[in-house]
Amino acid sequence: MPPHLIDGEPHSHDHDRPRRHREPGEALRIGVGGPVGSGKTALVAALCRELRDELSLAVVTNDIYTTEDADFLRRHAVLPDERITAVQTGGCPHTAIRDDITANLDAIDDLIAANPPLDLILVESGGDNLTATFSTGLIDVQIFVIDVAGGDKVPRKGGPGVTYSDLLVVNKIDLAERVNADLDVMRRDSAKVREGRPTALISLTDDPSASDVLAWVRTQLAEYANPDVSEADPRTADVH
Ligand SMILES: Nc1nc2c(ncn2[C@@H]2O[C@H](COP(=O)(O)OP(=O)(O)OP(=O)(O)O)[C@@H](O)[C@H]2O)c(=O)[nH]1
Ligand SMILES: [Mg+2]
Repeated sequence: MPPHLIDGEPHSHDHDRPRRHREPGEALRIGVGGPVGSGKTALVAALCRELRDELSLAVVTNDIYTTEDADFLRRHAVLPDERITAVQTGGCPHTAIRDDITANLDAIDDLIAANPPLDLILVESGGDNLTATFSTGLIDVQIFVIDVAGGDKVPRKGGPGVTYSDLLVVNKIDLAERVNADLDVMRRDSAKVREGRPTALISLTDDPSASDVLAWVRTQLAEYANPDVSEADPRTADVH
C-alpha cells in the first residue's frame, strides 16, 4: 500500500471521467470550488460584474445551512435577483456538487427556464477542503480557489482541486507578506503538481476585475462556442 493512502485504494477522482455532453447553444457551466473563505464568492462577483454587459449570466451558490453567498451577490446587485439561485446543501458541501448533484441540476434547469438564453452559468461550491471537486456531470470546467493565508505549503499538499482543476487560483496575494507566504514557492509547487495546467496568482483586493481569471474564462467561452475545438481539452488555455 502506498504510504500516503489510508485505505489502500486511490480514490476515483473526476479528472479522468468523460466530460458532460453539451448540446449546441447550451450555456457553459463553470464550477468554482475551494476551501472556506478563499474568495470564491468574491471571484464570482467579479466575473459577473465584468461579463454581465456582454453575456447572459446566471449563478448557483451552495451553502451548508444558509443562503449567505446568494444573499451577498444579490445585496451587491452583481446580477438581477432572478439570475441567482441558492442551494442549501445541509451536509458536507462536496456531496451536492459531486455525489448527489440533483439539487444543483434542478437549480440550473430553473435558471435556464427563467432566463433564456444563457451563455454562462457559474456554480459556486460551499467552502470545503482540498478533496472537494465537482462532478463532470454538473459542470464543464472547474476553477479551484485557494488563498495565501492558508500558508505557502498548500499547493504542495496537492489534492484533486489543486492538482486537476482546469484553473487553479491562488487568491489574496496582497496578504502574502503578512502571513509569510512565499509566492515563488506557491508558483513553483503549483506548476510541479499541475503538470502544465494553468495557475493564476491574484488579489481581488488589488485587481477587483480578476483580469487573469477573466481572460481564462473568455478563452473557455471562445473554445466552447467554436464547435471545431469544443472537444479540445479546456485545460490547455494558458494563464501563467
Ligand atoms: N485581503 C484580501 N481579502 C480578500 C480577497 N478576496 C476575498 N477577500 C476577503 O475574504 C473573505 C472571504 O471571501 P469570500 O468571497 O466570501 O470567500 P468564499 O470562498 O466565498 O467563502 P465561503 O463561501 O464561506 O467558503 C471576505 O471577507 C473577502 O472580502 C483578496 O484578494 N484579498
Ligand atoms: Mg462563498
